[in-house]
Amino acid sequence: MSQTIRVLVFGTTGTGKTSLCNALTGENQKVSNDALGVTFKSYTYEEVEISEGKSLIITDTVGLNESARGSVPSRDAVKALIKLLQDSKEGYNLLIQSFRIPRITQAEENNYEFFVKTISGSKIPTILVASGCENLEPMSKWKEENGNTFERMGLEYKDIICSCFASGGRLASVYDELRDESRQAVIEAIEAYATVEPVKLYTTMESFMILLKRSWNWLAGWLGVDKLMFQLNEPLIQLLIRIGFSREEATLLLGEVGVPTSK
Ligand SMILES: Nc1nc2c(ncn2[C@@H]2O[C@H](COP(=O)(O)OP(=O)(O)O)[C@@H](O)[C@H]2O)c(=O)[nH]1
Ligand SMILES: [Mg+2]
Repeated sequence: MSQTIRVLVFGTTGTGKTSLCNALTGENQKVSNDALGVTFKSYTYEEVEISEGKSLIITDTVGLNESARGSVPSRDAVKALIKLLQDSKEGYNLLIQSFRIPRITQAEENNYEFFVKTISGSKIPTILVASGCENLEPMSKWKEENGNTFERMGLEYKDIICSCFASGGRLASVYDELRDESRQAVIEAIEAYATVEPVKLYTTMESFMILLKRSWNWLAGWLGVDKLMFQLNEPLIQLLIRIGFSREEATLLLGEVGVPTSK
């Protein structure tokens, strides 16, 4: 019997999330050469086989980065959040946080808090993929020297994979080799740490609402729009109207919410 492993990739913009997803799937989604990924969107790749009897469905996100803080309209953020949660309805077997060496910033902590703790309720194993290790020999040197910094910050990872997912340019042939090696290492880690069954984030409409409220309230705090947080017992539609959707738009948005298929 074959197993489908569902993985969510998150982390600061520009750390190599899309490059990683492209390398794992063979798809060619656009990588960003600038740091303008302000539209907090998610994208789920086509299912691909990663080894005998195992296939992968990977979801890429834009992630929280400081430059987006003042510039994402609440309407867009809510829409993107609802879409992300809908895309997540079958749950995940593993989370991957993407990070670019060398600097560990507040953004790493924020992304961890939002995706690992708030959205996933700390129920899903997480690994860290550190990109930009092309100048280290071996690439894993970074982990040996810096890996415990995360632990001290309270960020827990099953493993840290030091990698390079760059492509093109004058170093193309070097990158190709390092990318193959990194892809193999990430696939091995996915197989080692993914749960047997996907962990669902919600199972009923009611638990969806609770999750949406919890994650929106966190996000509203991060975006600095505290006045748009859910109030106790406030119906979702009321909040959406407060954020600026018309009643029709709000109804349409909520109508798209599905609950997980039971298994
Ligand atoms: N030097 C180097 N560049 C990388 C690496 N991984 C990705 N990049 C480059 O970093 C830029 C941003 O990558 P992207 O995958 O779009 O990051 P995302 O915003 O997290 O999805 C692109 O120009 C990539 O080619 C890496 O391991 N090393
Ligand atoms: Mg990207």
